[in-house]
Amino acid sequence: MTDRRFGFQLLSTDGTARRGQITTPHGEAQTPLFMPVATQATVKGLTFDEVRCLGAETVLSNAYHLYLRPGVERVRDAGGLHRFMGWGGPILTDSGGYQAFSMGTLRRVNDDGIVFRSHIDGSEHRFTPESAIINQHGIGADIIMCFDQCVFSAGDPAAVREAMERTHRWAQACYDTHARSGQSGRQALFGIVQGGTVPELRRQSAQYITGIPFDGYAIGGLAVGETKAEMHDVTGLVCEGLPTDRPRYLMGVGSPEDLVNSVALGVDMFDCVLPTRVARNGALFTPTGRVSIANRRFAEQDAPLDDTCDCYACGNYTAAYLRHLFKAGEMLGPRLASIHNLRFILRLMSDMRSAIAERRFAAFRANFLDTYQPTDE
Ligand code: PRF
Ligand code: ZN
Repeated sequence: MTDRRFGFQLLSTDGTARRGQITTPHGEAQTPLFMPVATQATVKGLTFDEVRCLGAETVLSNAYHLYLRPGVERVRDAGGLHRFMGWGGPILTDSGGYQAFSMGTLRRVNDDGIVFRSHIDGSEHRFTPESAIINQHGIGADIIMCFDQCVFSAGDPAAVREAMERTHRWAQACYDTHARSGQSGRQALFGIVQGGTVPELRRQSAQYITGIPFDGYAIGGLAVGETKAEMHDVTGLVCEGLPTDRPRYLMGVGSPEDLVNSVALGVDMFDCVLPTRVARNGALFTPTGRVSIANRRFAEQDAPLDDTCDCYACGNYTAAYLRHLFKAGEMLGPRLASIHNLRFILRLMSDMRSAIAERRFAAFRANFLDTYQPTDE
């Protein structure tokens, strides 16, 4: 680890879209940035050499999973997550709250933190804002996240407000724990804005969270069941309340069209399991939309799935062969599909960066959305 500290440089803008660069102790990454998800210290099915060759510059991992298995001490004693998993570039870890709420069995939430049961063996655990930060110090990612409460049921505004206010108290506790630890030169800490789909709460949350001098600001609580229009409106509204000199991270987003639309609103960073998760089910991105490789029409396609794609799968194999691998249940199928989908997304990000730098992002976006047919989900 060098002593290069965390930084963000805004390189150019085009409308509200931004082109920038983050600097971390493990190198630089260009924004708008997509972070492949390595939940359990692996991008499922791929080596990190492959992930790097796809053009990924930063990966995301989860403190919730690593805390439960193999344990924070084990990762720390192995030399930190970079050494443990063999990825020398920047890493961001999510704090664990969101995963404990969504994967574990929730036992109790109060202002101190949450008590939950492990999704692995049912054992009982407690996370607090303080312990979430200490866990992430042990794991050693370049960027760590505040402990927050995401509300999944958008129905009840009182519950949304309560979770938002708790998230604000926890954000201050996370900041204080991090500031006192002496780790703040080595690891950047991002705050998270919550507030559901209630515009007034989102404005309040952006104001409160940006009142704390975090290294970056995330938008949480979206892509959890609200409509695309609500997600778009809330993202735009929150971006207006964020400082221009810090990176903005939209958590858990998204599909190709969500990425393009959110970059247009001024988001700099994304992570999503979608490209790798759907790849394992044989769903592949193409410039005109997502296709299922199992479809009969690929049985005799002795040409690549996408002849505009520069990935290893499209460069070496036909669509008919990919379909055969899936039909035969061969593990190379999901691997090649993951390579293709990640490359599709990472190339989309690279194309957006060029378009912003050359001030032609609006035309790029219009053309992309015109050609790409979203999948309803
Ligand atoms: N909070 C945290 N992680 C997250 C989310 C959140 O709200 C989301 C919501 N899409 C994904 N990951 N800490
Ligand atoms: Zn490809």
